[in-house]
Amino acid sequence: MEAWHGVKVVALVGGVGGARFLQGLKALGAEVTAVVNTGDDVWMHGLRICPDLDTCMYTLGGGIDTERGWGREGESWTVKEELAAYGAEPTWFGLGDRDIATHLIRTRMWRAGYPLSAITEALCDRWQPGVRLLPMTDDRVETHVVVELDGETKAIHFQEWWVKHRAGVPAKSFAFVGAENATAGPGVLEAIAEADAVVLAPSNPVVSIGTILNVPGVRDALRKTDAGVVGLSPIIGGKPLRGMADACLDAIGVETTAEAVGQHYGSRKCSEDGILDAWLVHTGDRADVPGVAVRAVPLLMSDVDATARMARAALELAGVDVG
Ligand code: FO1
Repeated sequence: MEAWHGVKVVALVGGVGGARFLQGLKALGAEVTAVVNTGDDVWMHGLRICPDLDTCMYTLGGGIDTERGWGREGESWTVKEELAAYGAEPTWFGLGDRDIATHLIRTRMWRAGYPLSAITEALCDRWQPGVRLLPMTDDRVETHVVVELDGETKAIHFQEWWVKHRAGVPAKSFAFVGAENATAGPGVLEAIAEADAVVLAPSNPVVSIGTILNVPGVRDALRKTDAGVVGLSPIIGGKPLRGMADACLDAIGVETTAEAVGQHYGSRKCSEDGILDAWLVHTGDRADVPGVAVRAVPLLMSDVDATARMARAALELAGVDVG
């Protein structure tokens, strides 16, 4: 029986980095609930696509393409090629044939009126991720990016910025469309309140963790829970490991350092909107975050064992005693 069996952990996660981190938590044997970012969700070719939920589901269910970090292993692109032959835009978004089955099921249930939380549960029935995946909300919240394009300022969907432009066009700001009217998804606030520990995964602090924090009630739940709240820095040695966290942090005026991100999240105890009790940074990095316990451990998720060690360090720093 793993020592962490029965320890209730809630993790706020985004896409690739978040999914990898969940593998480490799951390996510890804890009872894990993931609150997953849905701000990246998008309608493409009439299909509802939920990149972060799918990345978590495929990664934990053994269906992910580990090279890309998204979509299905053993994928083929026949439908994508046919769509391109018709000149059907967008041609820049990679829709794999196997992945399309997930989007067809989700879209059919969506049209039948099922909430995203129920759809996710149904899809997870096949994949058995071993972690409860909760959308941060069942309501429509979309991350849009304000950019200067062809001499005009405009807001584009996150996926267009991330995939078509490779985040190469400077983001002037982000808009979390619909967030102010959203309700936290079923089980989200309760899970945070009942947790033994809450962990902010090393996901993008702006467009993944930040988006979740914009859902009304989530930040308050984090500040009120009896659980220890610990974050893991997604910035190692002044650089994001993958993804474009630096481009996002620049847009909100936060330096790309472990210290700056920890200060951005803030201390639960000595600030009026901070959420952290503890902050894990990579060996060799330093961070002074007033009111937050900081510890340096290796933060490279090179394999599940390394990730499990990081997760264990986080839970210990959150004050979870395994008894
Ligand atoms: N990322 C890309 O860089 N290129 C793609 O063509 C692409 C397609 C795609 C399709 C389905 C899906 O679930 C994810 C996809 N992603 C793609 C990844 C996605 O844009 C990002 O992983 C998240 O939105 C950021 O966390």
